[in-house]
Amino acid sequence: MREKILEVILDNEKEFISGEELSKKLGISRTAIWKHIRILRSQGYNIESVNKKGYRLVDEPTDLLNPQNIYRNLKTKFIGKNVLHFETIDSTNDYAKKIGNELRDGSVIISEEQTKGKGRLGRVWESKAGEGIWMSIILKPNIIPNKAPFITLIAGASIVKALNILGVDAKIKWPNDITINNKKLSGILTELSAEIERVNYIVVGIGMNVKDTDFEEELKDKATSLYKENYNLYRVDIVKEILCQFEKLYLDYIEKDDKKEVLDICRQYSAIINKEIYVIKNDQKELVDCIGINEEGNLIIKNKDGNLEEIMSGEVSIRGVKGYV
Ligand code: BT5
Repeated sequence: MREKILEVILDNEKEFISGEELSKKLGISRTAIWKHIRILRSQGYNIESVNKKGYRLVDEPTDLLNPQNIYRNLKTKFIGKNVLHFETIDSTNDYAKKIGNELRDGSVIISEEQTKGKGRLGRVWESKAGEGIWMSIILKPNIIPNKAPFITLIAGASIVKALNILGVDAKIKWPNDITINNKKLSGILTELSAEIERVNYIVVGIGMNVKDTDFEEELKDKATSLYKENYNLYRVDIVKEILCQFEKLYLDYIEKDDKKEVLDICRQYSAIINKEIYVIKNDQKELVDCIGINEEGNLIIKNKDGNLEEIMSGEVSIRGVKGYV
């Protein structure tokens, strides 16, 4: 019911809507409406109430990542049409994996805070309350498991594209980082539930620092947030733009096996192509030239003997010569 009240108020933009009208529209008493309005206010919605006029929203909707805010004007067919929002959770990816079977294709799990946010290979992902976007998208494509790793690149391409559309000068550090000014803004963790021949579901986890000002000691030199880079954006606008870009690129891949736009974006916004980089695998660090990304989405590098090599995303890490990139 609260969601319905909010929807009507949001749709009414800056105009007043009377308690009576709301009560008729929704079939509940004016006192009940007042109770819901009080709760909505406590959730951060700045709703004004004026005697004889009714209710209206004073500011733009606040930056909560709740379903109503995400559904509003979301231009997708199925991605993000079912959103589960938490105040706190251990890890949105872990939760998505637990209940993936029960949720429909394109469902999104999003939380204000994660207490056990994960990176790849069991690394920790710092996810403070209200400071970023910590979300997982559940996908149920009819593909064989070895087609799944490309979905990390689709996610990367959609994040970097969405941020650039919103005016952010973001780059992609193949295969799973988004950077600004050579620091890590966002990371992707793709996990799979599959049989040998068939994918049950895929969980695409996306973490992005939006409002953080203080990172833990270990991250200070390599991590950044939109706020630290002087971008003041609503998290909810970023989420919607990412979901929209993601759906388009994902459907191209799943329905038409078309990778072109993803590859174009990964190349155009690359943070590492034509640079010297370190490729790190099992504690082995090799300095190479980064040449490009091939049609499979693999990285092409030239080692110091002049030989070209193809690197699959798997478990490698890439570092810049001077620092993180
Ligand atoms: C990643 O791993 O970059 C994947 C991060 C995915 C996080 C999302 S949040 C929603 C969903 N639920 C989860 O539990 N996870 C996903 P990797 O490439 O392994 O990078 C991890 C490394 O990044 C860590 O070892 C740190 O050095 C660094 N790091 C940790 N927290 C960070 C942060 N908030 N911002 C930037 N760097 C961070």
